[in-house]
Amino acid sequence: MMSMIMASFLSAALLLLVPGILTEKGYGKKNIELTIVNSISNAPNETYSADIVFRGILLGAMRRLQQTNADFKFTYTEDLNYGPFLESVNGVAGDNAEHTYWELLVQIGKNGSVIRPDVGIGCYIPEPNDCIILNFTKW
Ligand code: B12
Repeated sequence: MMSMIMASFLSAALLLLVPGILTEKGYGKKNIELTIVNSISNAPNETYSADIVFRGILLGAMRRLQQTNADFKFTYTEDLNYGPFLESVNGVAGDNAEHTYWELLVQIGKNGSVIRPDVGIGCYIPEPNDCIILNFTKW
């Protein structure tokens, strides 16, 4: 008898919890914006929309965008200590001799301030509505 009461109590608790877990902070895909800026050639900016999963890394969103949109291509190298280093975007590559590189910037929300994350594309976790800016520039 006691175990039957316990079992029905547990299943009732589960029924209450499961929808909560599934909807926790946006289960499923959200959207971020990705803007490509070339501060050296001043070529026109390009903007893409990319899917991001809950707490997913920027690199994941960039890979999915590359798979689904033929206009967006990027390459990266693997750094022993810090992971993926963004090397080129749409055929434009950073160059050590010319001191050029792709800088990662993020505009927080629409019309928000622009920050320069202290991690790269493999560690940065965008929030929905963030606008990721890949800025080709000099160091
Ligand atoms: C110089 C430097 C750069 C230069 C490197 C150019 C060059 N060829 O010298 C430039 C300006 C390109 C750079 C860029 C970035 N950097 Co930097 N950089 C440094 C710094 C000050 C020194 C690195 C160094 O010369 N070490 C000595 C040499 C002998 O060792 P090395 O292993 O060969 O160094 C290489 C790596 O460090 C690599 N590298 C440099 N930065 C980054 C960042 C990432 C994410 C990766 C994968 C590799 C990498 O480039 C170096 C030269 O090849 C360090 C801080 C420090 N004091 O260590 C930060 C540091 C490594 N960078 C950092 C960051 C965050 C970035 C950026 C993501 C910043 C941004 N928001 O755009 C970008 C990378 C964007 C991309 N394209 O992926 C962080 C990494 C932290 C982390 N856990 O991810 C550090 C630790 C500084 C910090 N904020 O704390 N960086």
